Amino acid sequence: MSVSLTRYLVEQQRSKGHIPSELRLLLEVVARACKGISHAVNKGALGGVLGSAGSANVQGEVQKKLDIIANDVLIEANEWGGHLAAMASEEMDTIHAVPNRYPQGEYLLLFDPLDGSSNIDVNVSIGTIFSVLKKADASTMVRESDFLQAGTRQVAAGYCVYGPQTTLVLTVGDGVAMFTLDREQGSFVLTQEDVKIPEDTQEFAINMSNMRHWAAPVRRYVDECLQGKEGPRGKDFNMRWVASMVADVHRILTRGGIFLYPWDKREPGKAGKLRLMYEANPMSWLIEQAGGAASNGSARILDLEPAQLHQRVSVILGSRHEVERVVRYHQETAPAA
Ligand code: AHM
Ligand code: MG
Repeated sequence: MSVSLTRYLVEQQRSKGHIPSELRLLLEVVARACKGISHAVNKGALGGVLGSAGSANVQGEVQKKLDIIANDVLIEANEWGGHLAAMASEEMDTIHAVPNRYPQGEYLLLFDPLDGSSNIDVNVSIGTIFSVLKKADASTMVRESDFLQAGTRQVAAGYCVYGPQTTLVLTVGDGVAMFTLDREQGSFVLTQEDVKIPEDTQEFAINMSNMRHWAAPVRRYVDECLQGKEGPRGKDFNMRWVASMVADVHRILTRGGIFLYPWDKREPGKAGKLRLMYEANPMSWLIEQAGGAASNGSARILDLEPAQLHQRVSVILGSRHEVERVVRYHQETAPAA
């Protein structure tokens, strides 16, 4: 018997009581929006969705047409349901409060509407990442500061990867479940429950072209992996880098591995490339829920108190023992660094 996302959420709500009906509605609406985005992605050149939009986002990155389409799909799907107070996105400078003509709910939705934008035009996997928080004070007008909550406060998080299959991956704090889009039925079907990442791995993911810019602990870690059987690790390592965080994290949730997008010397004032609130936090929670670990080198990512909506962070996540090793290398070199 196949279990749809709706049924899964209803059963979770009934048996464990940790998905209030408003949150269930929110997650179903996000999933529906992801179906729409998946459809647009699939059409590619036929839908006229490839190429640049000729604009830049708040972080100065060139926006692709699909970045904007995906952002609009998520906003339009979510603003009228009454479950949200506001949304925030990689593609919007500030928050998008639910317009006055609709009822306001207590949830806050954050997303990277289309992660891995550089892969859109070359037909490589991309995805949507999302994180759900609750507004601390339901009685006040929603403000950007309401979003500035640590990752430990997330009530749901997930991503949808648009690859050979479209797969939605979700946590509400009780393990990780995966749903595959059945295009004939038009619904997400549960295909894996209680996802677990092996604690050890022989596969790492990092953009090696930045090697000369890395800090010493990251260099040491990757150097040792590269030395393989003859080096201190005593085993050979494989390397993968899709350049879509969703696809790299999906591989790690499926077969283990470690992903690093560390701070580097190119822009020393920036904590890293990836954004804390709608990339690192949801992915870190999923990874932890699957038994892995996520750190910025000195602290657990989920414990970081955000100061800005679009704040960046150094990311090291995946198989627990490997992440712990990289953190240890940071501690060992900390005084000199
Ligand atoms: P994006 O949100 O603008 O697509 O940027 C984030 C992406 C991640 O998905 C990926 O891990 C990284 O950027 C790839 O960076 P690089 O181009 O340095 O390989
Ligand atoms: Mg992104």
